Amino acid sequence: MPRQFFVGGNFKMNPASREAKRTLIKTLNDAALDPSVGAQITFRFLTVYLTKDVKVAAQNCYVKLSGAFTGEISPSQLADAGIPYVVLGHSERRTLFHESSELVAQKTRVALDNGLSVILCVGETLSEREAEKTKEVVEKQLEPVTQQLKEADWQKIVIAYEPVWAIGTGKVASSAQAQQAHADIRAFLVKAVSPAVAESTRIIYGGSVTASNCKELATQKDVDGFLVGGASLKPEFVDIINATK
Ligand code: G2H
Repeated sequence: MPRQFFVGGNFKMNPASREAKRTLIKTLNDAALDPSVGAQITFRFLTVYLTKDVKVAAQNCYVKLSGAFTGEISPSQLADAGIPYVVLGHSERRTLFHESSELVAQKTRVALDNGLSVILCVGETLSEREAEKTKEVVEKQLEPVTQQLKEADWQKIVIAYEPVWAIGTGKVASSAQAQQAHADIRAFLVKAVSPAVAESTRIIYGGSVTASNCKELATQKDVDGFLVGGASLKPEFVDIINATK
């Protein structure tokens, strides 16, 4: 079965005002979105404004289901609130909040166990790429997940390859660089999980995706969609969702 194209809008801690939020969602609600694309945006409170079949994702969750963990949210609370997806392991979480790959793997397991689907982010820094360590770094980030989740329902995991040097910098990976990294991730899944999981798992690209570069990236055979930051806050996000149209 062909992999369904998947486009996520990662709003991060944006937009700041309710008015800007309404305007942003109105753009999506009014747009003709390709119905064959799995589209999602990351901000739970936007559910109240959405009329389109665009799913809402949380940008993080904790490893515990309840307890004295001020400021955290549990996967079961997200599921109860009707949130179907959670983004885990984003480089901003790994860097600013010191999340290890082991913690990200634990979170992934608990999120899946509690009915959520996971958008799992991995990616190398510029110095790691320059040292030709991209494959090694990404495999190390994925290893704890594949070890803990060999038997999981991988239909519920989308891997987002997001090179850190491309995030919010305007320096998008070339389509060849993205294709190579995605193909390497798929080859890793063959060994670490199974050929069937490798074939069916969606691997999406994130890092300075815009309306002008998305079409070429989307032609690459292992690029199954996008995780979009800055451009998801603009009307061009509609063009990115419709990149394969
Ligand atoms: C990477 C990406 C969205 P941007 O964080 O996940 O952000 O598109 O702004 O580079």
